[in-house]
Amino acid sequence: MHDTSPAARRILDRPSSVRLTPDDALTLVREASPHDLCARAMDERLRRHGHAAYYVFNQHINFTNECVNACRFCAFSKRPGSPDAVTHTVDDIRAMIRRRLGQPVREMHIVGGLNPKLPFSYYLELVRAVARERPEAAIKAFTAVEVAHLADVEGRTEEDILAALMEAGLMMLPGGGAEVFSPALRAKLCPEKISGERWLRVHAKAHGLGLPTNATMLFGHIEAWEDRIEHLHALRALQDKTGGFLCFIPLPYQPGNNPLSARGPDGADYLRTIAISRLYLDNIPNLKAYWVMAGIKAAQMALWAGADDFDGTLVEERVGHAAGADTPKGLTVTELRQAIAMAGFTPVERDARFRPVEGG
Ligand code: V47
Ligand code: SF4
Repeated sequence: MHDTSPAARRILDRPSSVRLTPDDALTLVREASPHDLCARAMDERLRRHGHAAYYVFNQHINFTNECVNACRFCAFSKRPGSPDAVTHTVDDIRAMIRRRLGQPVREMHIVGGLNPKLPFSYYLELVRAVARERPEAAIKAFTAVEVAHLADVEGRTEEDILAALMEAGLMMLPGGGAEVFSPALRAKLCPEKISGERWLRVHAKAHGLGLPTNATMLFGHIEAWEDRIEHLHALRALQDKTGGFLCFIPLPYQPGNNPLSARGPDGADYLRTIAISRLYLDNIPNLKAYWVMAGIKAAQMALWAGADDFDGTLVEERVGHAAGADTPKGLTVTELRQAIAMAGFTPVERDARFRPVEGG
């Protein structure tokens, strides 16, 4: 237990209209007590969202785990041709959706590995099929990494790929693939993956086309606080220009079943990261406590450290669970609402674009 240093106190006492610099953020994460940092982030959260904590009725679909990249932290992907590689046809996916047709799903979260055997026509057909099966749900699909892959394979611009997907029914990009933007870390963690710069460029292009997106940061592996703050800084700078990010999601690294020998963040580190994200990203409205990777208990506490969103029901999530997340593969709405209410917040159902749902 340490007390907040005078330097950190001065930063905490400033009005929230004064932006944090990267140095301010480093002082806070190193020199503010956990209580003072979380309390300041909680004030910020209350100012924006009151005691509401949002959740969405969603379904995850991972259409292929075959991936030409081999990110060191990823336990989900399989090498092309591996006996464990699974790629679903559009008909398989229709069947997965029909199994849940009785449920009021509002968001379809669809992502996959980079599978060179899948032509662009498959992606368009997939989006059109999901839009037909689930007209009431928003389709949030394909990370910037997948969009860049499709652009490269097709020899088309990223805007072209995004525009064609939007015409088929795409309504949002998820925030995956951002990892940490530092080139030196990417060389160690995910050398085949697009650069952080390109990830940001794809999101900027999406925003330019009127497609909102989320952003993530994978943390608690081999990065330092400086890398985390630089990552937040790059997101804040892009958001100043475009305003297209709806939500930021810090993803605590899961250490299971992958070749990267790192431990993953503990609960105190998770809360500190949530709190500094709320304070630094003054222009991104929502902050997600992703219970799948954080664990339900830590996600509940994150609502007291600046987070306002609890993600969703997520049937059959695979990326976090492949890496050893010991959370359930899905929660019922009753369980989600209960977790939020027991933490002292008001559960509010939202749609994919973070608009409260009538009666939710
Ligand atoms: O990009 C891979 C991460 C991400 C591990 O936009 C890992 O609403 C932890 O982006 N430990 C995919 N994380 C998940 C994602 C996401 C999740 C929920 C909501 C949204 C949204 C986006 O999962 C990947 C990668 O950064 N990941 N392996 C691991 N071992
Ligand atoms: Fe492929 Fe994504 Fe896994 Fe990297 S994180 S290996 S790009 S599925």
